[in-house]
Amino acid sequence: MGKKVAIVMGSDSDLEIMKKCAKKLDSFGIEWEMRIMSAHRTPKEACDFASNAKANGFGTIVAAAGKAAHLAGVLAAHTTLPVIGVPIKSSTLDGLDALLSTVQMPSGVPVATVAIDGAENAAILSAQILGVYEEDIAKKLDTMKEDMTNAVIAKDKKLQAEGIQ
Ligand code: RP5
Repeated sequence: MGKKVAIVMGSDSDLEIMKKCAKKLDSFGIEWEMRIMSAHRTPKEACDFASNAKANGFGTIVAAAGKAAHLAGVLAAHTTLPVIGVPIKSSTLDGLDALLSTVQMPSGVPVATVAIDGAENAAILSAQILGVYEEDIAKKLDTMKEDMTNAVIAKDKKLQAEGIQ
């Protein structure tokens, strides 16, 4: 059986963004589990989850949080699984606070950080990690890239044919 992806978020207020991650994983046929756990409000639950994630069949952890976003880093401290951080735009600082809190990890504890609200890219990066060993996922990634290329070529052709309106 393939590895699952854990989608962990600091609050239910992050859910609307993180649904996009789950939907993208569905498109690759990757199983996921979603949890609300906070580095600050439920630190014990978060640490226990990360400590047991590998044994529980997860291959990557996607961790989303806003403001002083310590969730991804705390999870990464408790596992050797790849942790992908999604900084959430949930404050007056437009997510820049969460971006810096997530990306600026000390040496030895990496968090692969995607863009602010970059939930879909977190799913794609998870697929790329799992796809190293799972050929069916790798094929779906190839198809996704081809579709993307064709879509841009089609847009360029339309622009060349029609010009600006
Ligand atoms: C973070 O604080 C959460 O990840 C969320 O983005 C932000 C606000 O949380 P709530 O006050 O909406 O629960 O921990």
